[in-house]
Amino acid sequence: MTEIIEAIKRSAIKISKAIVDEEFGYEGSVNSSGEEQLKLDVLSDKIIEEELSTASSVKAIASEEKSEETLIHENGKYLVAYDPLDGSSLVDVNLSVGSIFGIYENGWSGKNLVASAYVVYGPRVELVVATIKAERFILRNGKFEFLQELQLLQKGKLNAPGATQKYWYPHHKALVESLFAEGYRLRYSGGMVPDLHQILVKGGGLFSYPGTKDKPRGKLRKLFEVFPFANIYEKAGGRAINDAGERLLDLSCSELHETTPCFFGSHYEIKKVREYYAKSKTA
Ligand code: AHM
Ligand code: MG
Repeated sequence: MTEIIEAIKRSAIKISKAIVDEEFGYEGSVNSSGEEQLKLDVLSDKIIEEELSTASSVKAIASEEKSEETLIHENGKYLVAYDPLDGSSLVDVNLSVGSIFGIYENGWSGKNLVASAYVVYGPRVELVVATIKAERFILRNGKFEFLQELQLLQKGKLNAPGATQKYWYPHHKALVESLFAEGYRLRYSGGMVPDLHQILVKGGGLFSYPGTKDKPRGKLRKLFEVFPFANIYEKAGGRAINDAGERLLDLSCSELHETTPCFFGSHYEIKKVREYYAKSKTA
């Protein structure tokens, strides 16, 4: 595991430099979700693949930018799924972006996730790793220094509601409005890494990416985005569920790029999600 975390740290340093120095533009190709790939998406993917390939414990990797998994070391123990540059379309407006990593053993599913990590490329570069605890590191003078253990409060103050409002179901709209009516403040950049990081660092709140009338299974991918963050939120004392109230880490995954509606937060907000979504079934 240590060699994987070290490979992630080296990738993070290289990607943070690439974001600053490299040309910003489209590659002229689409990824497996049909989204146009930026040159930076492709470059970040290549950097991570190269770094993870040096770790003998890595059996196979799967990238959000590629349709199939790649075998690395036949005798390796771990499978690593990653989103090389999440929120990459925000680079042109100079907002924060990130890389997300899920480390699995014995197959691609929530139950098989053993550790996860993400990197935030903002005014500073930060790394959060969740094995037993969720720990935050900051890049200073080329090294990641430990900053703090992340721990969510029982109730937060921030609300980050994703997806196109026009397509929200009425019960989801009612949930979001009820939090604002309680005094929650809107914090949504359109990058799940900085949005979820902000809630974690500020102590709590709700990040939601629901199923909608146009995308009933949501947008965010289980292996590359949802399971890694579910683990980090749980290790920080929070909760992570789907629209049926199931724990995200209990979900299976039948295709590499499968998506799911998802809710991440502290106890209080997740209890509210359960209430509003249960009401929709009885309505
Ligand atoms: P990406 O992997 O193509 O960058 O898409 C994922 C991003 C997340 O970071 C973010 O939460 C979401 O897309 C935002 O989507 P929307 O603009 O529909 O709210
Ligand atoms: Mg992504």
